Amino acid sequence: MMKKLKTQVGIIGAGPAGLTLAHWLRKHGIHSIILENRSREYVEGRVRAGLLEQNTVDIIKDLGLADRLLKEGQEHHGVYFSFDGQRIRVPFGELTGGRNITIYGQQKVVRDLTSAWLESGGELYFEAPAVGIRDFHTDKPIIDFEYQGEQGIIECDFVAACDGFHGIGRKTLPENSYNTFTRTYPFSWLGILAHVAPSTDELIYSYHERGFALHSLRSHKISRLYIQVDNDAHIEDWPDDRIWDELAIRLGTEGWELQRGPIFEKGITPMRSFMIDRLQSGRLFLAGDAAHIVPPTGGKGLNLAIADVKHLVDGLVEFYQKNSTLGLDHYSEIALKRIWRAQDFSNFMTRLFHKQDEHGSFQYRLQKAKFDYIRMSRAYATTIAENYVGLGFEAFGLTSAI
Ligand code: RFL
Ligand code: PHB
Repeated sequence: MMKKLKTQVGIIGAGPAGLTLAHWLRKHGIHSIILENRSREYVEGRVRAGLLEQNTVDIIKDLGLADRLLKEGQEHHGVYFSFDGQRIRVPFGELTGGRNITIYGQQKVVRDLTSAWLESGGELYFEAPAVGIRDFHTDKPIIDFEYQGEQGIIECDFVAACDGFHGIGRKTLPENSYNTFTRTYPFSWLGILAHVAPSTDELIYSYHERGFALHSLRSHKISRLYIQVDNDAHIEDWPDDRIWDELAIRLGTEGWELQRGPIFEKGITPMRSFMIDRLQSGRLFLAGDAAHIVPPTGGKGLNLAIADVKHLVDGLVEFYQKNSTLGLDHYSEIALKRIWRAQDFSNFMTRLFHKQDEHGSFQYRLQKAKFDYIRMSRAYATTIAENYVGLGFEAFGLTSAI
């Protein structure tokens, strides 16, 4: 039998964007239903981001969903940058008047938001792929989906495609309604999770002539680390010892030692920048990775997804409370300002720390000149700091919907 559902906002995707949107809309009395292609175990186990900007933490707090985040998340006030074995600290808290980042795994965010949604009676269908979005140029769009071997439809007022880079939202936008911008990089990240106490109190981003390395963390007992590898690298060619050896060399500074431990997660991620310049067609709206990808060097992807959602909520609340489409009509324009800012910063961080050309080349010397400039100029360090912790909504001339 055909499953027929009805809601105000039909949300595709139960990642950070879709879940935050659902909770936030509910706070304003707006009903939504979430469809998720994968199983709950898969989505909650997917290892990805870990760096939450101040804005993101504030939003999760304001939604009343930050109990575990506040207990287990680690607030950082600075970050280490290392170049050719020389390490400096950028005290971003001090440079930005007290704005900070929090380290808390994306899976935990997803787990917290999912259980809060389900426990409070929210509708979320797992293993329920959306297979079509239609009639979004009318005021009654429809999402076609599959669930337990049956076909279903959701009749809604709006469709929010929070369905990630490979979702159907972007593919459904009319071909000529937007422009695409893509940049691929000639390297990837090999990331690990290991059962070992972090060898650092704050993140270390490092340029080394053998390539980039990043020491991040998840808890007092779990470390998260990455190294730059070639795009054709295979995980089988990277046994644990080889990874640790490479990390120790690339992150090394005098008098500092990298602690090793059992690796329990390993994966390779290609690096890309991807943008479209219109996130809406009729009543279909895109948010998060569905609309843009940034290379992970700036730690921006998840935070951008949540920022998009803020603007979408603002527009939807205005529609339901004031019967005005003004905010929704300007959604793309408003969201794109921050997205381009983050694209620029992520590209900057990627080019600053990765080996792109011969060690000693012109490109290398530009990288080194930038690193030296961070050390000598508080002004330069401050622009990096304010981008790293994330600019407040007021910087873009906006106030919060909460
Ligand atoms: P997601 O998380 O991809 O969620 C989309 C969801 O949609 C589902 N879906 C569908 N559901 C129903 N029907 C369909 N047809 C569907 N098609 C897809 C998918 O199964 C999925 O559950 O997108 P969202 O919500 O936009 O969130 C974006 C973030 O996940 C992403 O930007 C970050 O993980 C990026 N990222 C980082 N971001 C940060 O802010 N800080 C970081 O430190 C950071 N580090 C990273 C990262 C991403 C990485 N990888 C692996 C790409 C580090 C790495 C290594
Ligand atoms: C992470 O902890 O996974 C992480 C942190 C900072 C980044 C990217 C990833 O820039």
